[in-house]
Amino acid sequence: MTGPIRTTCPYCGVGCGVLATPDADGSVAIAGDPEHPANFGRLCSKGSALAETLGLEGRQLYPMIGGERVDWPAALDAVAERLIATVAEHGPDAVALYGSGQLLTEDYYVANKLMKGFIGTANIDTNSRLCMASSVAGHKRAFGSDTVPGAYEDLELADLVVLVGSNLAWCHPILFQRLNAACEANRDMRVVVIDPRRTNAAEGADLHLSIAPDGDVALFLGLFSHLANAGAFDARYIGEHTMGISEALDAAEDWTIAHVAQATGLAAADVALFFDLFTQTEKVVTVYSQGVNQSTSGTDKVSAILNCHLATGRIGRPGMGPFSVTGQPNAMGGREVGGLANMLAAHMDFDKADDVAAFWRAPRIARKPGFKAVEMFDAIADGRIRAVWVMATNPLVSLPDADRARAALAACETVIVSDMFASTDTARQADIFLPAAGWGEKSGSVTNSERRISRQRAFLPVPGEARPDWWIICQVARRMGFAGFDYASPAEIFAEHAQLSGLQNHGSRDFDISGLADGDYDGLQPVQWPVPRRGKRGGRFFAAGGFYTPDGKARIVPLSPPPAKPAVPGTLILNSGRVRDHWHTMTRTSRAARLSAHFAEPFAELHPDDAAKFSIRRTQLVRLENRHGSAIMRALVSERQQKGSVFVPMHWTEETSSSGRINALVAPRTDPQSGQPGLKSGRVSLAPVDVAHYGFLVSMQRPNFGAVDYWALAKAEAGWRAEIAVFSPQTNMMTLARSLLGLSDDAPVITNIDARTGRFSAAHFVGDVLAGALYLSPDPVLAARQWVVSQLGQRHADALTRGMILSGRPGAGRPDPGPLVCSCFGVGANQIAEVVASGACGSVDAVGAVLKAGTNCGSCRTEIRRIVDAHRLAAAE
Ligand SMILES: Nc1nc2c(c(=O)[nH]1)N[C@H]1C(S)=C(S)[C@@H](COP(=O)(O)OP(=O)(O)OC[C@H]3O[C@@H](n4cnc5c(=O)[nH]c(N)nc54)[C@H](O)[C@@H]3O)O[C@H]1N2
Ligand SMILES: Nc1nc2c(c(=O)[nH]1)N[C@H]1C(S)=C(S)[C@@H](COP(=O)(O)OP(=O)(O)OC[C@H]3O[C@@H](n4cnc5c(=O)[nH]c(N)nc54)[C@H](O)[C@@H]3O)O[C@H]1N2
Ligand code: SF4
Ligand SMILES: [Mo]
Repeated sequence: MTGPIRTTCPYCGVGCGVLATPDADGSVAIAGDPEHPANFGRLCSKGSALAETLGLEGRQLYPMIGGERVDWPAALDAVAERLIATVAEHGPDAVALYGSGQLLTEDYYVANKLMKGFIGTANIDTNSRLCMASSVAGHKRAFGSDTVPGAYEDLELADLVVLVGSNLAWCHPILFQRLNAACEANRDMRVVVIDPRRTNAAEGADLHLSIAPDGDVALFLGLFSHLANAGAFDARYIGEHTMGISEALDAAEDWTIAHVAQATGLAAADVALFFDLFTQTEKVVTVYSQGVNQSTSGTDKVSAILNCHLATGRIGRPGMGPFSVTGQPNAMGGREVGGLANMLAAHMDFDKADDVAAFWRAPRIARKPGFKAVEMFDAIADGRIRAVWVMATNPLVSLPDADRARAALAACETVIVSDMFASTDTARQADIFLPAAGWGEKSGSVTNSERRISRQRAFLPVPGEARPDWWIICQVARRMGFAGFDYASPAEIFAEHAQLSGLQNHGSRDFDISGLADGDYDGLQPVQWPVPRRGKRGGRFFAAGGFYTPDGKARIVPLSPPPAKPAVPGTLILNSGRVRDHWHTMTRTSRAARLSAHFAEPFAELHPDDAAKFSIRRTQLVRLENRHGSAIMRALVSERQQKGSVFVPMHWTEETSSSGRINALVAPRTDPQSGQPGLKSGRVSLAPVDVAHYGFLVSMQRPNFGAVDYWALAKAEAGWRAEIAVFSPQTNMMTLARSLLGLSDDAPVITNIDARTGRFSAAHFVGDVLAGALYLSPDPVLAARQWVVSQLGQRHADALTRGMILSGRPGAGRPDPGPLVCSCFGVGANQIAEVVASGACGSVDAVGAVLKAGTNCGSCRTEIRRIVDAHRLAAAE
């Protein structure tokens, strides 16, 4: 027995250290790495459930051409031949690679080298364009480089943390826990959340500003002006280390508190409170994420935040600075290798093309930027790009105007897809499918939000014929006749990358890890860059200036807010984002039953007033529509949602739902500087859906949805669970039940029909074991879902318990856990509400002591707090 393998979580940009211990029986024990400086042993709900997502079910384990099995030599030859032929006929710019911040640095490095150095096009862009591009553009505009100045520790050392467009509680949970712990220790610390929605991050904050969509530039312009008037500017820092202050001040002049309040929809008193807090607190960290980046004014939002930190000199010192938190595990690594179409390599721009070409011995280096993601799919659609290689991303779900992206791939001559699964919405469009090795099977490195490089290490055998991406890319490059891709291991690639970062650098570029070029790669400990061969390593940037502009000074940028959004009667703003327990297009998290239970269905969250306006009742199905597409999902009516806008998660696909792919409705409008799409401010109309039968089912077999109009499928411990709906009243419920549950006409089924309410239920047992159950109702089904799900695969010998199954509720005296809150210990909302109502528990910790809920990963603590607070409020009324 060897000890645990130290690796890094493959999900968010916090980059937590993981200890993986494979067992002889094929299972793996996962724990947080107590020595990793990102998480010190903690893992969130997704990290803790990693072992449950590693099974081989559904994995594609051999290459395919046209859906037929081929061997690797055939697949690699086909890729190489098609790329060579496309270049020969249409030139290098007819080829594109669309990559991902989930590639490891070594994969990414060789992909970039192949495209920009050897095929000779900069048409390599990535899903980071949808994620970090505005931060990159904002950083470069201000600092002359794409530098995140601070470190996680700053969130703990600050006296004020401002979260802008960041649901840190759900999207960077371990960083959020570190922040919460710091708040407990420092009672003077304040947290302000700026988000249209009252998110879980906003729940316990000192101040929540429910800002109008895209009101951020106005808000931070107002703050800038206020800081100037209040004498909070640092004249020395401004004078020695910045340019542009007076133009920026002129542009901000009119942004009084009243003006800001009017432009942002906020109360003037709240704006003033925020401005005063910021003015009076020296140690401020402003954390921002997709509410900032994913906007047509994203780069200006970033600049507006950076301006405030630069002008006050609150940057690069302990507890101070702007902090763009990265989404994907290697979003930062992708930027380091140059994985975006408008950079070259190792934080060098195209003006360094000759140097990089010489270093790579590259025959035809790209000299100008290529297509950015949205433009790239336009170019595929109109035939300028003839061959595209999609790697570790699922653009037919995640790109805006997703139906158009699908049409583009369908019409493209050559579509190559590298993924672990051939069933994704994107992989189903592949002419050539290449099976990639996944997390735990491949080795390399990633860089987290605080510039910390950590190793991902393999702890499982590579299954079937799957191969790591770097190997696949290098094999193709060699078959195309290119020299310089003979790496024997990721270690060799990393060494070259590290060397390149030091190329004629001498402190002229922020990104320098040349000190790692001949280090011990296998034993590499988490390390924060820069790591030059000589000179200062790690730490913060810019406390004493030293910007990467030609004159070494930062640019403070004059800004004006985007024009106010005109009201469009009959529509709501379409906001979108994430839920706690799912990762993006769910190819991995949907495999874990406990991650699927928190939200088992796509939903549209809207304010009660808007629900009334559109005649939408609680939990009924609602259709969202605009000129790009339409979707159907569950209405989630909630006060936490801002009036005038609807929030939809980005996670559901055609694999997991009939019509939950929200990006079919997201317009492809982009920020003019960064090319990042405004994914959070579409426009949709809403209407209730006329449903004849709502249904909920559990089944040990995968259900068959041929006969239903709406479905959403999720994993259950013993099989599957699904929400369904049928629109036609002329439906035979018994036939529907047999078809959904996959039962022959003579398979035994017990049923219950209530003629008065129109409710129907059916259950099927194999021996005594519950193998399937279906509940139909003219109204949304009221079954106790978590309880029904927990009964699937259990024995029910007697009529009494079978009757309970048909009723969809545990009998009197038996508890119904209610909707899942704590996924680690399977604790539901009803259980928590009960111990709170009984008076046994008056705090989150007390609930934990009684039910264990919230005591493992802690991701559900804000939800528990909400139940505790709701009870307090109710008791006070
Ligand atoms: N559970 C989970 N965690 C994840 C991921 C996941 O899929 N699931 N993905 C990872 C990735 S790649 C990313 S990029 C990050 C994203 O992390 P976050 O950016 O925190 O997540 P989002 O939910 O996309 O959006 C954040 C918030 O922006 C708000 N917002 C919308 N419009 C505006 C606006 O105009 N102004 C302001 N101020 N706010 C606005 C939304 O209401 C939303 O609450 O999460 C990472 N972590
Ligand atoms: N409406 C809306 N749209 C959004 C967003 C939003 O907030 N709202 N957020 C945007 C953002 S920030 C992001 S980051 C994107 C994310 O969107 P995507 O990148 O499309 O989502 P993922 O599901 O993470 O896709 C990763 C794919 O890579 C596969 N994979 C995993 N590991 C490997 C590997 O090692 N090698 C290979 N070859 N494949 C692998 C997975 O199975 C999966 O199919 O979505 C963007 N789209
Ligand atoms: S916070 Fe959660 S998802 Fe993010 S790296 Fe840590 S364990 Fe993974
Ligand atoms: Mo992202």
